[in-house]
Amino acid sequence: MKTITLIGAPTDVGASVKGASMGPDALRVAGLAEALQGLNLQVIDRGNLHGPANPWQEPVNGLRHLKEAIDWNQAVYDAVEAAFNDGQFPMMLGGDHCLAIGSISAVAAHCRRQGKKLRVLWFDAHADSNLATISPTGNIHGMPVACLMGHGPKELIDYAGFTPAIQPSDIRQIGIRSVDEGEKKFIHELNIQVYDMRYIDEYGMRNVMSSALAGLDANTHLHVSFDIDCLDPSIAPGVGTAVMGGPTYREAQLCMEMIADTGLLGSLDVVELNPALDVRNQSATLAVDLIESLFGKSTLVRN
Ligand code: 4U7
Ligand code: MN
Ligand code: MN
Ligand code: MN
Repeated sequence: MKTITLIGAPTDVGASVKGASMGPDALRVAGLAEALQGLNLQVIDRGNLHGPANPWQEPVNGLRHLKEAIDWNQAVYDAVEAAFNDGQFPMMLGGDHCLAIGSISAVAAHCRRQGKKLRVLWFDAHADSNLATISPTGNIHGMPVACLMGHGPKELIDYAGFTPAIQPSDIRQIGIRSVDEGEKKFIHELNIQVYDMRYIDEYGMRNVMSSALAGLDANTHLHVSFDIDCLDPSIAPGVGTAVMGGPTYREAQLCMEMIADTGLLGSLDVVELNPALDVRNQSATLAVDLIESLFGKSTLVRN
């Protein structure tokens, strides 16, 4: 098994609630590295990336902190690319979700170099498909999906040297229950596959995950972008933009276990954890528990 490189990205420049910058350390305190080592995985914690401080400005032309988000994402891109070059598995510890622009751009570039197919699983309460022209907030953590599909300011979307970084057919969104009016149209027009909470209620998580994982083969790189606010806030209160009605503990476990079973996971973002809003680090602890399942921890011997 590959060495897992933990890359802390303590950004909150993409959000308007303070505190996500403490996410990487909360995951460390919750025992992330030790949990992975307990599964016989090699772990290197390369500490936290550095990026610009949060200037707490109002949006300019529909975007808040564009310059800062560009710089943070360049640092993320470089770190993820370096991990791949060293043959390691990059695990991004956020930090707000804007960092997925840099990480997934680096994943897309890696796939191109290796001639691999890409599948992104995006676990989130939100669609993260806003554009400067339609966003109700201007917060860039609400825009990474649109940016990755080539919609956004040039400097924020072109880290890999090609745009769009990914195609709509590369991504599956799971757990969605808060979609802005403009996003609804965008998702529909691009034909993005979204398993929203209603769909999960009607078909059950097992069917959702079978469908989200359909069509993978040995040549597929699977990337998981895990926004902690996907989870129901009753079990994960430590997030800046909580929305009620998310997956339960058991549903979330099943997602992780079914992904582990594919054996194809190649990179991971864990984002939007906000320790300032958490209760005794319970959301970080839950995230570590779910990540263990994602890396193959199971109750029984299975085959
Ligand atoms: B997250 C929001 F308006 N859609 O764009 C926006 F509701 O990464 C929220 O998923 C975005 O946590 C949440 O600001 C971004 C809002
Ligand atoms: Mn998100
Ligand atoms: Mn979210
Ligand atoms: Mn959020």
